[in-house]
Amino acid sequence: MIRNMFTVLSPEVEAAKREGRPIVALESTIISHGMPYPQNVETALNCQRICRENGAVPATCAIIDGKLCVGLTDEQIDYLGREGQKVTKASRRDIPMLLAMRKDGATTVAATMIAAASAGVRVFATGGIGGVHRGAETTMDISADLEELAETPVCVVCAGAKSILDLNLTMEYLETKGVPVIGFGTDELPAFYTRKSGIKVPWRADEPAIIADAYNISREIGYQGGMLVVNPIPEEYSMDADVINKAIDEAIEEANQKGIKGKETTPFLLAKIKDITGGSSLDANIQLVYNNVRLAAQIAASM
Ligand code: PSU
Ligand code: MN
Repeated sequence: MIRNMFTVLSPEVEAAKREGRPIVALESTIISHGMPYPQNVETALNCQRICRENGAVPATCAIIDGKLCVGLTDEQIDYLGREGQKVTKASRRDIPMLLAMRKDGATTVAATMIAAASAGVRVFATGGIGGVHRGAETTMDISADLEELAETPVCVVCAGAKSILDLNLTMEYLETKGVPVIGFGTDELPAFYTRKSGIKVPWRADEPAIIADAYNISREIGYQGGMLVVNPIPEEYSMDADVINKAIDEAIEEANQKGIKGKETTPFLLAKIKDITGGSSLDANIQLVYNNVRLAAQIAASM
């Protein structure tokens, strides 16, 4: 734990820490940039409820008024959801200036890991992580999320990576960085909207407890980095692979034509895919996040 003057725990998270109860971190870029209002706020509040129902205290993270907040009020969540893309999408590189300038920022996976670790929170649930983008051979667009997984000791539960990314290169990068990637109940990397990608994951776990053990052991033997749990979307909510892949290709084509670059890329693609699929990608996205929150709460309870 790196307690400092800038990390602020909500009273609920503070109490859970004191009493040694399980805590699950949640990110806020997914609220401001990942989903439209009002579904974003609804989903964020439901995530907190599902977390509590599964015996863990939710710690939604964001930068508010120059503080690295671990645990938000419902009003703060509503604010991030209403402001949407007007809030700064904050990754690792953005945190020092946002804190110095007393600004707000919605934290990405990388930044949420930093916030969580600074408060000693070990488990974090989200939808999808950033990764190596298609065409990264020339653009070098590789999300800071991957580097963070190599450096910061948080166990991140996601639904795999979307094929807006190059999934093979994303897995290669994680391998190079030595990040443990664990399929929950699967030998395959899930592709976010669908359960399969055809790409093998190095490890499989069928019980949350073994993941908790592996995490604790990694800390015990001096690992600095985190780990990545990939949890397939429940069968009943998974999308038709052809439909979603066609939508993704179309969205990428449009992003290229419009010259969308850098941190705008992921939010642009997510919104486009939602439009093309008539909203069904958003429904799937919401359900897979809930599924990840449940698993993360179980892992946190086992720690
Ligand atoms: N993937 C999603 N929804 C999201 C994101 C990714 O399905 O909201 C967000 C996460 O916050 C993630 C960030 O950390 O996008 C990655 O952005 P970038 O590729 O710019 O690092
Ligand atoms: Mn990028």
